[in-house]
Amino acid sequence: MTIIRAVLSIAVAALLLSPVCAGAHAFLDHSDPAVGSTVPTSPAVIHLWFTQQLEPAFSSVTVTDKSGAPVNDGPAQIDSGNKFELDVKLKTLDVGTYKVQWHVLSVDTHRTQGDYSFHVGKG
Ligand SMILES: [Cu+2]
Repeated sequence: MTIIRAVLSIAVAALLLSPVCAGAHAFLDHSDPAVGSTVPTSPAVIHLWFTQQLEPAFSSVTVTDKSGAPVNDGPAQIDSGNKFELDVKLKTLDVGTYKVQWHVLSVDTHRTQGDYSFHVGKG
């Protein structure tokens, strides 16, 4: 009886400790312009590639200038051929530093978010 209880409690503990999802959540893998990079001129689009496929309806990107004003031109779209990729169009950007904030829902139903900056203009 004692042994069975011990085995059961270990099994319960293992269940409680195990992550709900089997795979990793969706995190930013890389982007174009790259995280922290400087590009010479205003990019037309920012591409973000994630580590998991995304749910389009619950995945968004906001790009803001240093005053916090949004500079993305419409909502981010999942790439039609690649559910790992979000693309967001931009207005024409002046020289300056811009912040990219992403909120995504991966197909395993886990939400993640993050942000990074990039710079427009001669380094
Ligand atoms: Cu997950």
